[in-house]
Amino acid sequence: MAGEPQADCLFCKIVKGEVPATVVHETETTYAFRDINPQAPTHVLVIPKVHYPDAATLAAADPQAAADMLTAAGEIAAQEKIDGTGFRIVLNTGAGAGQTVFHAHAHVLGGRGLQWPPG
Ligand code: DGP
Repeated sequence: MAGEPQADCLFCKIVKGEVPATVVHETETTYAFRDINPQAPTHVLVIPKVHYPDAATLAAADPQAAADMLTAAGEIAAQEKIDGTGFRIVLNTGAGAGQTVFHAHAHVLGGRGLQWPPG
């Protein structure tokens, strides 16, 4: 069923504790942990606990869960003390945009100067 955990999904396994992760933030609907391959001094992934393949699909199916993911991203930025200098929330959507894990997630990046365009 839409939104249900998927047995073959890496991030569903992290939510269930079946794959270890460095968890930095959790709410009733979201889970956040450090990226295994950080691209900035702070690089946290925030995900909905429900399973949808990307952020746009999540927002269409469950707008509250998508909003919760963005709210959590802001709370994480404050917790990591990158909110004052500026931070970036990235939603890679589709393989052509660099998405490699097909469970909706937001990257929260900060702690260094961030260039635009990102490339
Ligand atoms: P994306 O390319 O937007 O789909 O981002 C997926 C991110 O997930 C990527 O930056 C690396 C990260 N990642 C992949 N496998 C693991 C893992 O097992 N643990 C953690 N913490 N992060 C992972």
